[in-house]
Amino acid sequence: MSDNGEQYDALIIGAGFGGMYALHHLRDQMGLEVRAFDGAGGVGGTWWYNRYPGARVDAPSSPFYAYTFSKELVDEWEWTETQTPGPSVLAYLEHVAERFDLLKDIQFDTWISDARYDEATQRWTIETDQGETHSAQFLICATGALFVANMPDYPGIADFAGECYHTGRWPHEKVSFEGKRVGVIGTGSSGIQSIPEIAKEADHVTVFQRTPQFSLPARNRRLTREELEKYREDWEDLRASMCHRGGWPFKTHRRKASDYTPEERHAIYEELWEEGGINLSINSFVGVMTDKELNEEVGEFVRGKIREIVRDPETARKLMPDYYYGTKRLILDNGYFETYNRDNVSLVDLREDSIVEFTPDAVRTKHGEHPIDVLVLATGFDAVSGSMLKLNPKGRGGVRLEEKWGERFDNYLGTTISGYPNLFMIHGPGSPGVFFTMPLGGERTTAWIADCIRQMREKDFGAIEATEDAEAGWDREINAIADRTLFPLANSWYMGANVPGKPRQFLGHLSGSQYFDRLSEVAEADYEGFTFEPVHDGETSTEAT
Ligand code: N01
Repeated sequence: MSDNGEQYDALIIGAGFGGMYALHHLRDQMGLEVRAFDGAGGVGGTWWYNRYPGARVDAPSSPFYAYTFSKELVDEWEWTETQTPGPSVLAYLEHVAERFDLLKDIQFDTWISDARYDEATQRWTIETDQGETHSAQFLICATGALFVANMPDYPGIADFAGECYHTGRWPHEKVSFEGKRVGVIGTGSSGIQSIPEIAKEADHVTVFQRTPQFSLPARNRRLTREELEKYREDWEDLRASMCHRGGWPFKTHRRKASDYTPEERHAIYEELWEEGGINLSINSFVGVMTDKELNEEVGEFVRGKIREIVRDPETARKLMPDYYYGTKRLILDNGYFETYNRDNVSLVDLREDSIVEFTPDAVRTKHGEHPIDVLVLATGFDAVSGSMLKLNPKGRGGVRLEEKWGERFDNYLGTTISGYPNLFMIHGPGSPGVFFTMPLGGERTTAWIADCIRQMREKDFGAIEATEDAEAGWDREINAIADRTLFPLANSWYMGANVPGKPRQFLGHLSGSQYFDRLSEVAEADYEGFTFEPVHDGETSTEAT
């Protein structure tokens, strides 16, 4: 303990999948002095907060949404369903925390109130809301891509007197909907997962929908013992395959749409719809996300399914998505469209009947009044950039990140920011984030950061910093990939379009495997795009690579 509080090699902000692995890797594999912090009361990150009914991993086959670094862990954890329920993911993470003795180095219920870089000492200093100060050479921001809740700002909403919950800040106690009139705003993954569950219990559910969504049947089921055993046996190959195939181990068909007649293509869509999961996207035809005509054909197929499922034609009409299929986050559901056939569920299309105001016990829209006892805000997040801006670190010259990122979320490799030496992000803007399996993505990003730190120590470098030129090049690179697809055309959170006033910028890297190849290339090219400073001994010279 010095005047500057506790001194570490690295401080980690966040104890979700990313932060927990960073702690394990930096501490146990590199022998660094590390401390992690989280505002939550336990490990789990997004899984600690998102406890709404119906929360599940809405990605293909759950055994792959897990850590891959330990074969023992793979062998001992019993996954039970293809779409793991939220509480089971949390139980897994709690097990990992104990199994790898992480808890002793994580401080919970602690918010970082300030984080600043000191150019003279080449170190980061943080202050916590507990009145403590800590410093370290490296600041690892595992702050979560989907953390800062997006709260709608409707007139009178603060005066609503009933219960109100955001899906991303769900209470730990059970919320009872029995006998209650529930209003749900938002039909992204969280809304689509929770609405069918809430409808089973509530007296009435009114869904307020701003954008109708494409959603595919998850076909969740129990994993068989044989599947689990096979997964363990083939684990080495599967992991290698995940690294090469965008995070999931599945081989995809490389079919050309023009080789099939429209009737044959339709039969293939039917088959893949029955299989469920994201098969319709990844296993139908090459080019679904780049070719407007083909995309429209798949979109129309899904619209046809919605028309078939939803009995009331007027409700079905309101549920028709009108953007390019898959360009907003594709959703996997368990009976979402079927829920609209229940007598106790109604749909308000906000594009035709917008919200005027809230009263203490109702939502008043242009054409009516909807009395409610409980309001569920499934309105999503200030995604990817939001949690870094909440931390709002001060870099060189005391410049706050909110100044640097006022108009664009400039970064290099999705993990570093010019002007913020020795700061690394896991799942930052410009990284694959949700376009790759996040646990594995976090492991691989951390391994790259750790290797960089190791090399800095070997060479007596005190600081690493991305150049502005490298940031501009990275921006061009990730946009060039995105611009080859239809993704930038959607008003999605990928584009920052869900939050009023947020700069419109594609927030991810669409090709996970290519991204990790780029990380390796940069390291092999002597960390091209970075400058290094020697450890300060009173000098301030910089050495560019
Ligand atoms: O948030 P969203 P989410 N008035 O932004 C609407 C991951 N996830 O929490 O589409 C009215 O997708 C908004 O409308 P629009 C996953 O990556 C994972 O559902 O912007 N409506 C939209 O319908 C996912 O993509 C899992 O026009 C408003 C909805 O609210 C990401 O988290 C589970 C509004 C928000 O949808 C975010 O999902 C859940 C307003 N003022 C989520 N503001 C698992 O794997 C917003 N909306 C378990």
